[in-house]
Amino acid sequence: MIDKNSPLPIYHQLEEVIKNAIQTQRLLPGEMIPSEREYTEKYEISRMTVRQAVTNLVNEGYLYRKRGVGTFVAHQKIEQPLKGLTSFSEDMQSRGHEPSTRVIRLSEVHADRDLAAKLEVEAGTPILELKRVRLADQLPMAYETVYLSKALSRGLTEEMALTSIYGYVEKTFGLKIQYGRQSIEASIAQKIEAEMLGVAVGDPVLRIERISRLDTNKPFEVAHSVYRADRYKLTIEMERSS
Ligand code: 16G
Repeated sequence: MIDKNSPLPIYHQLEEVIKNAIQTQRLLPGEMIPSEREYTEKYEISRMTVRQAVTNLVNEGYLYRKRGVGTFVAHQKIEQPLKGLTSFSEDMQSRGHEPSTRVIRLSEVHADRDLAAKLEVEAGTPILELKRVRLADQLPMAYETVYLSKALSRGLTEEMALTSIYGYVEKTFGLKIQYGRQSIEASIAQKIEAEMLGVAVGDPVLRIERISRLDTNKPFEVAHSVYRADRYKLTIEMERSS
């Protein structure tokens, strides 16, 4: 399977061998791949070559390393279409994953100038700050801090925050969430985020800010979400205008 006379570099050929084993499910997500030594012996190639191939596949997201343990096959990322204003619970359910939530803190804070401008309230207005870890099939996906205008979140308890906030706003108050504006940035996990998401400090994340409005055009939330970049990818459908 590895042709030493081929013009294709050997590390690249080994990458293809490993990718093929993943695609044909001879190596399953979460499974440890054979050791460097096994590959060097099986294909009579150098350790350096094996290391190069594995590093490339780690960088491309096919594999991940656990320090001191080994290298494993990565899980398929959850794909999130950038279309429609949906909640985390809806996003996960529609992709066949079970959403769950760990509430880290629900507290009252005073809106600083930036939040006040975004929520269209006076600076210093009391607002709710809700910090949650969002999980899919028990695996941490995102760490979210949501700021909610108090008028629209009266009576919100930590217990309620274990389920859907969008559901709560819509069902409890009979309000309609209508419009959202979102930005997405590549970033790296800071200390607390890494702890909450179960990754290392400096691992890649997607930093998303969303401002959502009701059908009255009143903003009701500013959400700062940090998604694990190894578990989540965003897709967009595009049409070329004529
Ligand atoms: C999503 C939203 C967040 C919203 C939450 C409500 C992103 C980046 N953010 O996580 O703004 O507060 O859904 O989810 O998608 P819930 O209704 O399940 O609590």
